[in-house]
Formats: sequence, C-alpha cells, structure tokens
Amino acid sequence: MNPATALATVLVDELVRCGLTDVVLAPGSRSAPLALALHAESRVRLHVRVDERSASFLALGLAKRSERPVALICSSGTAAANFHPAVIEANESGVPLLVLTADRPPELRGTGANQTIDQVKLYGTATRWFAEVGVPEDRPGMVAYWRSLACRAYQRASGPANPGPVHLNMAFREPLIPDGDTSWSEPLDGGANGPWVRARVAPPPIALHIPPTRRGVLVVGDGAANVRRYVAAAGMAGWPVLSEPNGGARYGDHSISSYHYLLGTSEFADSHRPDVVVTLGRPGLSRPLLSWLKRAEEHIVVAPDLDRWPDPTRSATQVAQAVEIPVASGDDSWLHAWRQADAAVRAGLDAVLDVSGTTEPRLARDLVDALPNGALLFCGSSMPIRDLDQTMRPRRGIRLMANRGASGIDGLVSTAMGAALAHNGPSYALLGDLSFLHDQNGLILGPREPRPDLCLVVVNNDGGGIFSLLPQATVRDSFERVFGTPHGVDLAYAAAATGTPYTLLGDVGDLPKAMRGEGPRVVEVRTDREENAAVHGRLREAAQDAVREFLNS
Ligand SMILES: Cc1ncc(C[n+]2csc(CCOP(=O)(O)OP(=O)(O)O)c2C)c(N)n1
Ligand SMILES: [Mg+2]
Repeated sequence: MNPATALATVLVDELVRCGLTDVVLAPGSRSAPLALALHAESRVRLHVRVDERSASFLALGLAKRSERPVALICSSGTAAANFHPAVIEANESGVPLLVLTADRPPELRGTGANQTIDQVKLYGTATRWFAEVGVPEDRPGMVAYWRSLACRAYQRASGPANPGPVHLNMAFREPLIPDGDTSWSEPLDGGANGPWVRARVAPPPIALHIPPTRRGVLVVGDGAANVRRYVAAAGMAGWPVLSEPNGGARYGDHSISSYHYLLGTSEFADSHRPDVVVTLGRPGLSRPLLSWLKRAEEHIVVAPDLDRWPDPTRSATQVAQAVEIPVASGDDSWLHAWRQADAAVRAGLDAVLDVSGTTEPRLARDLVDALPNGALLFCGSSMPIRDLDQTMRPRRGIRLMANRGASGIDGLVSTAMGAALAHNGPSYALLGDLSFLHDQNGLILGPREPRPDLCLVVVNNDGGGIFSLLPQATVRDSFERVFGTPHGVDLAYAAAATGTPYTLLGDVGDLPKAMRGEGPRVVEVRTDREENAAVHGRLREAAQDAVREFLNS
C-alpha cells in the first residue's frame, strides 16, 4: 500500500472510532487519499461542496447543531485559506471542527511548485491546536502515531469544556491513489473496539454558592450551556430571565422578552438595579442590556472554561464554572415588577407590530409564532437577529441558533444548511439579502448530496438595513452608496440558478403558507429600509410610553 493511502485510511478509521459521523469535502487532487478513504467509509455521512468557504460553513453548521466534531477537508493552496472565516467563527463560538488540509511534501514547499503556499499554522491563533502531520512513511510505529494523533485531534476539538477548531496539515507525496497492494510493515488495524486512546471526561465542577437574594437577574446570551437547569433555578429563586433568542432561555413565566426596551428606558433601568446578575454565555445584541450590565453591583459570569470567560462589558466581579442559585425567602415583588412592566411593554410593542404591515420586526415575531414544534430557526446577523431579540415572544419547543462568534454576514446560507442537516425536524432560516447573496454558493447541492429540509426566509431590503439605524444614517450624501449598498439583484433568478424552489411573500399574513414545503427552498420578503427604521422608532416610543405609564400607575 502506498503511504498516502495508508495514512488516509487509518486516520479516517480512527476518527470514526472516536465518534465522527459527518465529513465535508471540497474537491482537489492533493486531498485524493482522504477523499477516496471517505468515499469508501460507510460509517460517515459525506457532504461534498465545490466552494471551500461554503463547505467550511456547512461543517460549522453541522458541528454547531450536533455539538460534535465534524471533519472538513480540502486540497492545498488557497482552498485552505477559504476555510479561514469559518475557522474564526468556530474559534470564537466554540464549535468543534477538525480541519484537515492536504499539502505538498516539504521538498515542494517554497519552490514555486504549483498550488503550494505556506499552510503551517495558516489559521494563526484561531485554532485550539495545530499539527503538521508529516509525510507518511512505511515503517513500524506509524500506525500508533496516526491513531493517537487522530484521538488527540478529536478530543482537543470536542472539548469538553472548551470545544473549537483543530487543524491538521497533511503532506501527501505521490502516488495519491490506491495501487491495489495491501502490504504494510505492521498491522494497520485499530484496537479491538473503540478508539486507540480513550479520553476520560472530568467530573462536573463544584458550583459557586452565592448568598440568597430575591433581587437577582439571570441573563442568557449566545453559547450558554446547561440553560434549562439555570432557568429552573432562577424560577425557584424568583429571578427574571433575560435571554437572547439564541441563548435558548426565552421560554416560561420568568422570561422578560421586552428587556431591550425596558432597559432602554432609563426610569426603569435606574429603578430596577439588581443585587446580583448571573450571565450564561455571551450577551451581545442589545446595547441597553450591555449598558445596564456595566452598572451591575455584582456580576457573576458562568463559563465552563475559565481560560475564556466572556465579559464584553468588563463588568465581571466573579467567574465560575458553575453557580448554585439559591432559593431565597421574601416576597415576590421584584419578579412581579419585572413581569408587570414586561407585560405592559409587550402589549405596546405588539400593538405597533400588528398594524405595521409587512415589516422586518413584524416578520421576525410572526415567523417564530409560525414555527412548528421541534423546529430549528437559524438566524442571520445584522437586523434579523436583532429584530428577533426585540420582538420574539417567549415560547417552547423550538431551537434557535446564530453565528455570534464573529457575527459575520458570510457563510450563513451554508451554516443554516449544515445545522438543518444535523437537526432532527424541520428547519428555517431568517437572513438579510446581503447575507443571502454573500453565500449564494451555499445553494449549490450536487445530485447525490444529503438534502436538508430548510426554508430560507430572505428579507430583501435591497442592501444593509442595519445602517439606517446607526449614526451613519445621518450622512445623507454618501449613505446609499457606501452603507446602504443597494444591489438590485432579483433573488428569484438567484434561486432559479440552482433550481431552488422560490416564493415571493406579498403579505406577512401569508407567511405560514409560504413556509410550507420540503427540502431547500427560498421565501423572499421585500421590505423598505427607511420604513423599517421608522417602525423601530415607533416601537421605542410605544415601549417608553408603556414603561412610564406602568411606573406611574
Ligand atoms: C463578512 C462580513 N462583512 C461585512 C460585515 C459588516 N456588516 C454588518 S451588517 C451588514 C449588512 C447586512 O445586510 P443584510 O444581510 O441585507 O441585513 P440587513 O442589515 O439588511 O438586516 C454588513 C455589511 C459583516 N458583519 N461581516
Ligand atoms: Mg438587507
């Protein structure tokens, strides 16, 4: 057997023994040994994509939803560089990716040889671990090296407290395809069963006990872990829960879904200062929430990995791997005040939305209401995730995800596709038009590829709507060209290019009907950026009126 084939076969076998189930491959020649080993491996689901950037975000979506490492494979050269944005997102949001880049052997590097670039530590500080695997050779000891290397890579990617991307750069010398010979200097087999090296997971950490108080708040942001347990504890303690949609805690009686508007009204924020705030994950969507967090007396950050605790407001006073929220005695006036205020603001917001026509905040609210139980909603960056944060009513039975590690508008069609392929149930995505256009290649799906059940709802405001809500909006002359960036693309043609079923939604009331169907499909909703900015203004006013009325009652 030639060494390239031996390494690829052994590595794939060992990764499968570790638990690998999905692999995304972009085509190329140098990666042929891996491609062929994978194609022959019936225990993994293989996904092939032609664009490496889309391929890498597909892997990100698969790994993010399944919470298990997904392998990602490409050829040498710029192919590997196209993985970089997804690797960055995986690093920032703690998603386990196994990046296997094929490379030329050392004698071809730095010589001007075709498709050869410096791939050593290509992703810089954006990986949890990098290894230059070394050119495979037929000599005793290689099998132990390759198998233990695969176990280390899989274990390092999966965490458990600190999952993230791992990069193995794999130099293959020709020949790159099997030669029919099966002889090798030692047995290539793995252990009798299971992986070569068994990694033992550490016991759960001992929780930090905090003094009982009724005046606490639980804040849940992106990437939060053990959410149900903390929500239950907050419920027992009588604490309100402020959860971003993607935090996964916007459900139940204690959920304060209008927190963005409540905390954006100074009279409420000033008069509802908690004794303690506990944050799970990384909150980062609502400016009023972040300002309020900055002023917290005691801010406890729960972070499974103490090397990387999130604290964008630099307000943390304690960091712990786990926290015990104790039940406190006393009346429930604190929680009651939050809930009453929330109900008042909620009614004000809903009244504005109900008569706002087909606008983006209305669409976000109604989309969540229209999701069937068991659905996944992947939400795009920019206004979709913010509209959801500001309008979503609490509900159970759905799962919400977003790429909030680096908050890019890149790779979102593919991330949604990947998440949908790992989700057991119907999937939906809410994306802006620029985000959709940025990753049109995410719609390219070969005839033999696994097909996700995914409805992509694209909000087309012909450009970047978020900028109309930022100070840039006041620079009238230059705004449209350098911020608004209208493109005039007809999304029906973009969908038609890949044969993706397409529907144009006229009235937001027809949304549930438009969402029906199966397989990958696109629903376009046309909106107006200025009108949206105006609705956001009306929502703010209605919320402030409601808060003031509540405080004066
Ligand atoms: C890769 C990348 N490029 C640029 C940006 C900056 N950016 C943030 S939001 C945005 C506009 C997004 O437009 P769209 O997806 O249509 O959403 P909308 O703002 O209209 O809601 C841009 C360009 C980014 N976050 N990521
Ligand atoms: Mg847009």
